[in-house]
Amino acid sequence: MDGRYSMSELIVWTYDWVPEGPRGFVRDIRLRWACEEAGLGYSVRTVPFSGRGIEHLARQPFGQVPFLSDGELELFESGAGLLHLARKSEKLMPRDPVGEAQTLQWTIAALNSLEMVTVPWWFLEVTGAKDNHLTGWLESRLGHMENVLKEREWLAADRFTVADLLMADVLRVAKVRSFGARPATESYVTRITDRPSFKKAQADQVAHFAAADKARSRQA
Ligand SMILES: N[C@@H](CCC(=O)N[C@@H](CS)C(=O)NCC(=O)O)C(=O)O
Repeated sequence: MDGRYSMSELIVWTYDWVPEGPRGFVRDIRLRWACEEAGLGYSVRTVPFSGRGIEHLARQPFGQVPFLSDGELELFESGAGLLHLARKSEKLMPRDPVGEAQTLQWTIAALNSLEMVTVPWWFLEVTGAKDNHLTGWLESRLGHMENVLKEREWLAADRFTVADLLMADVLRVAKVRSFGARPATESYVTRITDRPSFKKAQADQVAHFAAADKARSRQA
């Protein structure tokens, strides 16, 4: 762990409850998963899903989750949280300049070249748009990723990094399968999400929201 970034008491913030649909996909999973990969201790705390008040907005200006606390420091945006964690652990990002630059580049690409398309595409799908005009754009991005992933096992530094964590998380929600054969992308997503740290993070998130269901039914 790097001295400059070794503040303690990592807290991953998420909602106190969400409906069934997004369980296993809420973006706090990214921070949980990174902490698990790096062996960083953390706890999980919540903000209300319904009734996002001033306190929440002060910490996440869009009223979203996740955000991360590390002692006095607070960070919103899952990507910023991941890079913060990556500075704490070489397991998430190599320390040599080339490996680090590649990790940063692919982390930003996951957000700004893939997720910038997958999220609006998904939004049109779930809101029942008759014709999803973004499908061609998404197919094009997925096609480029397929070509990249045909050639390599990992995105950066020839080993697992936080860039793979984020890219796999972005791609797993993009329904790669429904866009025809993308075998390299499919096997990449399967390989990365087969990691025990992902399984644990996902199971923990699902259990967190299941416990919230129980608490709500006791109150009802
Ligand atoms: N760019 C943000 C996106 C966060 C985001 O979309 N969070 C979702 C949960 S996964 C959320 O809070 N949705 C509720 C809303 O947008 O009101 C990040 O990566 O942290």
